[in-house]
Amino acid sequence: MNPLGLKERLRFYFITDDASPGFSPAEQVQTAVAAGATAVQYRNKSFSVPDFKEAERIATLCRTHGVLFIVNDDILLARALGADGVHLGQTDAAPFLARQILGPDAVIGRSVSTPAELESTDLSGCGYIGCGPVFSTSTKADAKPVIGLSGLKAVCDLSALPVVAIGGIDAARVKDCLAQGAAGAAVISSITRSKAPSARAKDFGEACGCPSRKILEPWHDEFGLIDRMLKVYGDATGPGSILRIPAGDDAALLRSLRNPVITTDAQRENVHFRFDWMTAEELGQKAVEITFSDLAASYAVPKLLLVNLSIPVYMSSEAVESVCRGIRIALNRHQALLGGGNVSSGSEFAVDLFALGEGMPDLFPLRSAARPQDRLYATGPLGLARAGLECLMARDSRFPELIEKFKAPRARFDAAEILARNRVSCVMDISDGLCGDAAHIAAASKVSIYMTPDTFVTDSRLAAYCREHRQQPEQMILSGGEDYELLFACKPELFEAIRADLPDAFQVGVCLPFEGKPILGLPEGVSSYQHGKRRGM
Ligand code: TZP
Ligand code: MG
Repeated sequence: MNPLGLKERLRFYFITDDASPGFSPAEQVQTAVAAGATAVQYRNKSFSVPDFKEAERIATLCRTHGVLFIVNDDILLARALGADGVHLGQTDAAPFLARQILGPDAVIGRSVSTPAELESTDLSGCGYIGCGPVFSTSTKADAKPVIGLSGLKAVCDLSALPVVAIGGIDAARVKDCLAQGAAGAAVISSITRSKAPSARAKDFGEACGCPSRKILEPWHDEFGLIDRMLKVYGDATGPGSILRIPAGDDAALLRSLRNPVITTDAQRENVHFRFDWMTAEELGQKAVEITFSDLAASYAVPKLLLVNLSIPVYMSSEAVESVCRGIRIALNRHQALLGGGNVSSGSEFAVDLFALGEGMPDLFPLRSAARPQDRLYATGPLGLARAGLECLMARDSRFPELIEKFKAPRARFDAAEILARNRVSCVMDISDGLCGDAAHIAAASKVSIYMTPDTFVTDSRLAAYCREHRQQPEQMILSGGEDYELLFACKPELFEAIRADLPDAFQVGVCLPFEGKPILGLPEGVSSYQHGKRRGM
């Protein structure tokens, strides 16, 4: 849940002290995290199995607060704790082993104390270096000779990686270390062995320019959460409501609904999103919008939502409540009700949603309703959400509108209403990417679709992004998913009438009267996102 890049996350780098009687590593970490630590290294030179539980508590505390969690020396312990990375000394394992064991996203740090050592050290795949001892220290028995501020500067000047200064650093010395070009300062004893650790940690945080934080309670109350979620809606059982008896018993009792339409979708951490990309509230809203997008594509009015949350131990109550607040905001936007919920614990956050809507009495759009000579159209710009996702992955904040498109899609009920009014009978929402979703229409309708990139409309913000990143806009439009525009097929004459009300709609393809290869006219290398195929994240 941390929007900062690695360099910023190294600023206040706290290392646990395994020889501070009466001040346990877990208490130390809580003190440092409260004082604004941005990274924590679990360093326990005499680690044995009984320490594992405490190490787990530390890992959880860091994750709850978005603090980078690194394990010293031990790659397998880092893996077992689900740490963000490992710190390797000169005599520890080589970085490539850590990369193999911890995976592509792991942060690998390495100790280097002089320019000569920097030149001769294998830093392949490393994200930062720890450099010291800058000042004399009694915390590390086998510490190398003191390098001083000039030694730190020499390494900072030469290093392409961010440098964390270490050794004998207290709050008063932080400024000097940063002035030599260090990204951050590491600290053990000036906090852990002081008489007033909280005050010293606070001084250290202030010297680093890191704001202190409130320690968040990890989430723990299953029943309370569901009750609170349902209570927010009060009594929603009035005469026009779909709920006759609201959730609160084992199930809710509904009033009968004409043409009920039902659908489901999900958002999973590290599959669909990461908490360092978006707030919990944004996630809650997005989860509802993408589920309701299926109702929009079915010409149905959303009525009811069921929500199933899977919540990991590291998630704070505040974050869970924020997801629920986001769900509520989106439900209110569409005047739909919560019909019930369920909560369980899980290793990563996930929300599964089930939505019920009221369809039209005489028209249910189908993927199988495209006819030869129909053309295929999109209701609005495509490729923006994919570009926004790439910005988030690269921590590039220069294209906020693209990022917004990824984080805050809106179900296109407005466009659906116009298509329904014009009796368009072949519609689906574009969630996985234009060419993959168009292939569903081709297969169901027993036609082939010839894509027509020359009729694509490129949004100006996407064009700017593609210019910057030397990418082809057509590729993004064809393969980027999650725009949640609607894809529809109809005769060109009908489209002319529709376009008056939907000025952003544009042609993407033509339906041809034969089956075979469902999508034709694709540039080399274009495909849509498919779950189960690893790409992107
Ligand atoms: N590596 C170089 S110096 C050092 C380590 C682990 C100890 C830093 O501890 P302190 O107490 O902040 O000097
Ligand atoms: Mg080591």
